[in-house]
Amino acid sequence: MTKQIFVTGHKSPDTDSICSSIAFAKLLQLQGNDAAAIRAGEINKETAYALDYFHVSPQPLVSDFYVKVGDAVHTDVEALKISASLKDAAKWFAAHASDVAPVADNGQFAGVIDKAALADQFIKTVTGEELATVKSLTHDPELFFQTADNGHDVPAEGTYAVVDNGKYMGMVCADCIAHVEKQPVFLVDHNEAKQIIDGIDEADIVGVIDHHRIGGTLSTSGPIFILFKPVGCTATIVTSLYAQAGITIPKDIAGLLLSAVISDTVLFRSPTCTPEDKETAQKLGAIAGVDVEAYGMEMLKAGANVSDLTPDQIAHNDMKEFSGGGKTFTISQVQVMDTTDLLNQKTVLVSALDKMRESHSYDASFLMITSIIDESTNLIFAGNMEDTVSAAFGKDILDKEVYLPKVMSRKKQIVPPILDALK
Ligand SMILES: [Mn+2]
Repeated sequence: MTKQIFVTGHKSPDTDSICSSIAFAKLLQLQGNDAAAIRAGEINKETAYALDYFHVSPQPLVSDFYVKVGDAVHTDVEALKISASLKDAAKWFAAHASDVAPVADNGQFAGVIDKAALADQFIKTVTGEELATVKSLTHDPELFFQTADNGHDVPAEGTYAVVDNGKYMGMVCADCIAHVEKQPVFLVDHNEAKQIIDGIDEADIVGVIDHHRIGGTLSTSGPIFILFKPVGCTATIVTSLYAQAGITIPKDIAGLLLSAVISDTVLFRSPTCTPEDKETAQKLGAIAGVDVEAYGMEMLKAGANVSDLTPDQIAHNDMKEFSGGGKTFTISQVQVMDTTDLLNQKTVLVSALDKMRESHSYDASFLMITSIIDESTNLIFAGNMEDTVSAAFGKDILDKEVYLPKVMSRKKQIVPPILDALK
């Protein structure tokens, strides 16, 4: 493998996805691998606080893994000059297995000439008719590609000119696309297809470290590294991998891993939190040189401030997509110190959820409004899933809302009962 390994968390990344991918990419680097963290979406406020606190820059955003025409273009295929002779053109076709030849004028793409049209000129040399020139035979191609185009749009047959800003770059074919070395991708903090960056089928999953349910859709072409553990946070698992490798955790990385544990366990309040998460956090806090409780509360507060978010942004906050029982639904979550303000805007939030639900044809879109202080959740939703929600939580649904005391975890307390009720 010669390509750099990308380490990524899920779409709508949370602090665990951002920080565990940075920390695990760092571990791979410290072990001599060529690896880099990437991210699948925008950084939320809580994560921004953590990155800023420990002076770490966010990793680059990657929106999809589709092979691009620019990755596969054969740049060694020279274009014919517009001033070239018919003999030059004949030589070009003799040297290349293509029915069209690209023509360039000072490096700028001028069009193509067809092998058949050139052959006609040789018939004319026999009949004595006047010959055309390369310039006069040059015409716009039926199809050509830009370097940024997706490789899977290149037809199975034929070769095509590739252009970048008008400049001729080379030729491409479907076979060229198929031979591009796949991007190795290491997934952390997720494994369900709907949460993975688009185009993963054109990349190569080389490993998964996660603490979620196995979503069932993961399949790989070869054997891969897999580490799943039912702990509160992927960062807890990543921390254990540093210990296993005998590598000291750098101070800033310890700070990020600590932030992830605090975030996922809501400062150890979530029922997903295990003794291992707590021990790990204390150990990380010592390396990072911060007071875990005090830092944790400040970080959670930074993320809990939703006063400047629009209803649309709140409806999309930390959104994850799920499928089960023939239904597809999303669950977003906001964690706040006080739910009053959000519950006062419930009508607006439900219509924002409904807009999102309708535009993606989801069966339902949920929003968990979770109180860090009360350790409870008001679950509101759009879509006709009253019966499912009622069966899931054994409660009556009042006006698209159900109050769930002692519920903070989407993964442990919301997703399983809903999926069970859909069975
Ligand atoms: Mn996580």
